[in-house]
Amino acid sequence: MDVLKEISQQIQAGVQEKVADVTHRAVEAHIPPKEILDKGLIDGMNIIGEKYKAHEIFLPDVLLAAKAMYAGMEVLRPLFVKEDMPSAGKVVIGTVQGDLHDIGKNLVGIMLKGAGFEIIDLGNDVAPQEFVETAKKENASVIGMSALLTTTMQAMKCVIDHLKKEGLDGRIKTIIGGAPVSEAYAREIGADAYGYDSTNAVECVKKLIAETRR
Ligand code: B1M
Repeated sequence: MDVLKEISQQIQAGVQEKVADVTHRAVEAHIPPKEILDKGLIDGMNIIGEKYKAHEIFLPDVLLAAKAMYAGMEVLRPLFVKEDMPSAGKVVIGTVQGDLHDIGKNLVGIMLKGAGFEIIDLGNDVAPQEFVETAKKENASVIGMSALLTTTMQAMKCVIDHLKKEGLDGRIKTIIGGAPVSEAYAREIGADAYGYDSTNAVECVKKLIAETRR
């Protein structure tokens, strides 16, 4: 069987050790890490999402798949992240308040780190004021927010409103991402950028940092 298809299937089966093994095999076969991520790991999670939506599987199955996804991400992480690079800028990231989905946010963090950015990861369920206070304290140039639920995406606007209230919206740029958000939503709430995936997020953050240095 195609090794990428096998990764996707083992994610769906939620077997952490197997996902790690097959991901190692894909790396040894010199398949580019981004291809392993997109066509293996993310493909598996997307199918899990569809099956959950169709009530073919239940929440514990989704949780097992998420853990298996992390096992594969751990194998790929060193291939994306190079240590001891000079910092290209500081970025505070997190999943917004009320939202526990952190796989996409963590992928964005890995890719940004790999591109040389210093990442302060606040985790998930992050209160609006925590994003702003941390960015101020750490002198960060960008706040990156992730949301996976239609019920939590509004929290992104709270962060942006907070920044505006403190007159920081010009100095600290914002980028949003996650399945329910879009370019149009970013414009609507006044975010500076929308990243549709982790690679695109890196491109957006590079542009935002360049703007803050002008
Ligand atoms: Co939940 N869940 N979940 N879930 N879950 C979704 C999001 C859902 C769409 C499933 C469905 O019904 N089809 C649905 C949301 C419906 C809606 O709001 N419209 C849903 C629901 C309903 C729920 C619960 C409410 C279920 C319940 O309890 N009844 C509950 C909520 C808990 C909470 O947060 N308060 C819940 C719980 C969970 C688990 C804990 C079991 C688990 C999360 C585990 C974890 O993250 N550690 C989970 C999972 C895994 C999913 C699905 C299946 C997969 C999400 C994922 O990780 N995808 C998801 C279905 C789906 O999205 N298809 C679903 C892979 C990941 C790489 O993609 O996160 O989209 P994604 O990130 C992408 C891009 O979006 C982008 O780049 C990433 C890489 O390409 N991106 C950014 C993300 N953040 C970015 C930030 C950026 C830029 C780009 O800049 C800063």
